Amino acid sequence: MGKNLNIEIDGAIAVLTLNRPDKRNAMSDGLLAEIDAFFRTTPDGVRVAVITGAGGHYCAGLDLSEHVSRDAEGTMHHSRGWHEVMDRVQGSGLPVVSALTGAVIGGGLELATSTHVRIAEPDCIFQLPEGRRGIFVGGGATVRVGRILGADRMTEMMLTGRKFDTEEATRLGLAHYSVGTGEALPMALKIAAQIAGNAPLSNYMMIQGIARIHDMSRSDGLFVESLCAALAQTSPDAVEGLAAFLEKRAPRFR
Ligand code: 1HE
Repeated sequence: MGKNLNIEIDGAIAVLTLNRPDKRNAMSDGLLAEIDAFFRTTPDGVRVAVITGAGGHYCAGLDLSEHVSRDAEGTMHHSRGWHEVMDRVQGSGLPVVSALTGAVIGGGLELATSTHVRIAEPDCIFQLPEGRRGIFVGGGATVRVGRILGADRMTEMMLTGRKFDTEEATRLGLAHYSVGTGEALPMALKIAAQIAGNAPLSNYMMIQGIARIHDMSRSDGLFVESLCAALAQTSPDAVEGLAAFLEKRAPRFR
């Protein structure tokens, strides 16, 4: 267990709890480093990660008390460091499910949109308040939030600093599921278990392939889709998955 991140592993599922409740789980350099360390060397046997926050908030974004002391060069390196960590969260090979409560603000939204499944309780606040703080996003929001909302709506969200509630955020795609109070983590664990039951290579292709293909031209994307299909469909798990379907039983993947 790290100082800022609580990690609990139960079988195939690791639950990572951002653990700075006094600061509404604001992302300090230390917390970012602990998230990075987990996704760099994901423990053997873990197939899916769940990220949540202690104390009723997911993450209140960049720790503003640390930010004040950075100059331009330091801020550039810091932002590039965030990009590296958020890329690792998205692309370590582990599917990641977020259980969202309270603040999903600034860098908190950048973290959430680096994860693959987002489940939100009714009290969530989705906001990019950087304009109000005299700063700009730096943890990947222009790319990840921008692709979910589109440049037009993200610009409006930042200009106005408006807060989206869970219903609106779900409608817009910032969250995928809207659930009742106290239900996000249980549902995240349930969905994580389902995902852990998929063939690992299929999960890997979903995580690695789909976002990349989105960045490609149509013809490159279609070609890479065929490569992913060729690898997945000739794997031992495909033999097992298809046999299980025909024999009307649950598959037993690697
Ligand atoms: C913090 C932070 C933080 C809280 N950095 N200390 N993020 C923001 O601009 C969001 C700023 N925070 C808030 O809007 C509110 O704190 C909340 C809506 C999240 C929660 O409100 P509340 O009333 O429950 O708590 P609070 O009293 O505002 O905050 C409790 C403590 O957490 C308080 O410290 P204390 O010492 O006075 O007890 C706050 O200062 C502290 N705290 N949020 C540092 N973010 C890669 S670039 C990304 C750029 C960004 O993320 S910008 C958006 C930053």
